[in-house]
Parts: sequence; structure tokens; C-alpha cells
Amino acid sequence: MPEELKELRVSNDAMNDPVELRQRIAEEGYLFFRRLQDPDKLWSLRREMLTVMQQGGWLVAGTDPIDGIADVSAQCTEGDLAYTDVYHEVYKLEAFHRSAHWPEVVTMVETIMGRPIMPHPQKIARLWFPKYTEHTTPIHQDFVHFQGNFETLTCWAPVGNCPIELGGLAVLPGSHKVNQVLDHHFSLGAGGLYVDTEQEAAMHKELDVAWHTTNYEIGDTLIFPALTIHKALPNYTEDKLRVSLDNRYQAIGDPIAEHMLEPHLNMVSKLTWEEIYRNWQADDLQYYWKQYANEVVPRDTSYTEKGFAEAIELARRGDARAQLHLKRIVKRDPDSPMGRTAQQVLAESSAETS
Ligand SMILES: O=C(O)CCC(=O)C(=O)O
Ligand SMILES: [Fe+2]
Repeated sequence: MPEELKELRVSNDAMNDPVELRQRIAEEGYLFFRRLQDPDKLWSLRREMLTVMQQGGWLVAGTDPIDGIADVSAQCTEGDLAYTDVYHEVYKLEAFHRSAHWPEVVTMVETIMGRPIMPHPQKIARLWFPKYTEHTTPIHQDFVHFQGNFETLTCWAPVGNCPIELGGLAVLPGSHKVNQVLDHHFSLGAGGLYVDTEQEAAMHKELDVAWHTTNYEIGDTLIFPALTIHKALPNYTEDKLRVSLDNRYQAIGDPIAEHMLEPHLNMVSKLTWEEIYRNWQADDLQYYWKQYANEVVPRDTSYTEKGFAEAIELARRGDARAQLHLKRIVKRDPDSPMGRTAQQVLAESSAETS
């Protein structure tokens, strides 16, 4: 491994001790449990999800979907229409949404928070291709993406085993103690925004840039609040897709940002709850959040606007990653204000280099 990685602290010993759990998450900014979730249920979810991906052309034909063997020529990621074409089919699976409501997860989050909680309507899966490492999820704090309130917890879990080379999540223990939303800059990768931890560490003496992760096994679950700094590791495997869940949970009655009431990536390609629910067997989880009176707050778009402005500047200066980002926006949304600006900047920079 190119960088030194330390092991996550396992908190299974404190599973039934809310005081100790709260103390640990307050101190370390995360809780990690081995096998919090039932491997059998996750294996069956994995099969369902990967079967849809195989139908979408992402897996080598004729291989067992459970093995997740990617057809590398299908590489794509969030922001690409090709990604949402398949992801949104996975997103229609009832079992995928239901997994965020499994009692083992809900009960644990409730134990940690000490209040009744609800999973966010917006569930998230990450379907990450191998040999595509420039699109690895960058260093960030979740608050810039999910907003709403600082107590919201993220639960990250691989759907399958996830050894280090498959690119699981890594956290900076204690990093939530910066106690503020740090500056986020343009990046490729999920969310498109990154924190420069070296620079931040010079300003925040409490920030120790020591990445912690593990060889995750199916069922293992990492839980952390909105200010904990984290990132994904690159998927260095030859041919394996990384499949994982990252769902958010908040106390009932706390504010929620409006976009978290929507299906994930519905701004890349339109997808409605009605479409998602069309083939479901049960209706208990359909629009379940409408029974709760959470204050809905507007989305703060300043983080993404700043990221876009930085991408524009970088692209003008010939930065290939920023240019790739702009090309993706143009492909997806040529007539939006961002799409037009992106086209103009790309045209200017190619005129300069030709
Ligand atoms: O799985 C990933 O690559 C990103 C996940 C993440 O950032 C999160 O769970 O908050
Ligand atoms: Fe995150």
C-alpha cells in the first residue's frame, strides 16, 4: 500500500452499552462493528443488485453475479448517464431500500443517538469499477452533501467482503473535533469535493492525519457523524466491482434538507418514487417519511457552486481532471447554465492548446 493505514477500533464489546458508545463516538468520531448486519441477508441483496448490473452490461457475461466481475470497458461513475442508467435500475429494488430499515442497523443508530430515528428517504449505493482510481471518493465531510443537521449519522457497509485493495472507507479518528465544516475544493470522485487535510492540519492542531480502515467483511458496518473526515481507498483490483451502502439516519423531528427526500442522483437522470415503487410487493416503506414532521430546509448549493467555480479556473489552466469534469457536465446537461459555461471554457482551452 502506498500509504500507512491503521486498523479501525472494533466496538462490538460496547454494543449494548449506550453510554460507552456515545463516549467513543464523541471521542473518536466513528464506531465500527464487525457483523452488525446479517451476512445471509447481505449476500442475497448482493446477488439481486449484481444481477441487475449484469443485465445492464457491467459484468462479464456468463460469470456468476455474486462474484462481481466487472467488464472494465463499461467503466462509468456518478455524473455519467451510463452510470445512472444501471444504478437507477438497482435503485428500484425493494430489497435495497429495505436493507436501510433492517432492525439491527436502526436499533444500533437509536442506541447511539438515544432518540427515535428514521433512515433518510434517499438511500445510497456505490457501485465502483476497478482500475478507475481517479474517480475514487475524495477526502470530505458528509455535511456538505447531506446537510440538514450535524447529528445525522452515516452507516457505511460493503455488500460483500471488501478487502483493502477493493477500496473500502477510511476515516480520520477524532477529525470531527474540528467542529466546523471545512473548506471543500473541486475534485473528481463521488460528491466532487475534497478537503486538503495537509493544509487543514497546519491550522487545526487537533487534526491527526492518520487514516484508519480495515479489511471489511460482509456485515461489518462503520457509523460516523456529519463532520468526521473520511474518504474511500482506490479499487486496485483487476476486475472486481466494489458494492457498498451508505445510508443516513437522523432523529425524528430534526431538520432534513429537501434533496434528501428525493431519490439519489435524480438530478443526473430523472427518477421518481412512483417509478421506484412500481414493482414492489409491500407498501410499508413507501413514503414512510411522510408520517414524521421533520422540518424541511432548503439545500445549500454554495459548496457545489464553489467546486464548479474552481473546476472552471483549473480547466482554464489546463488541468486535465477539471476538464474531464466539465466534459461530463456538458455530456449530461449541455443546455443548463453550468453546461454552457463548461462548453465555453472547454472550447477556449482547446483553442489555446491547438
Ligand atoms: O463509498 C464511497 O466511496 C463513499 C462513501 C461515503 O463517502 C460515505 O459513506 O459517506
Ligand atoms: Fe461521505
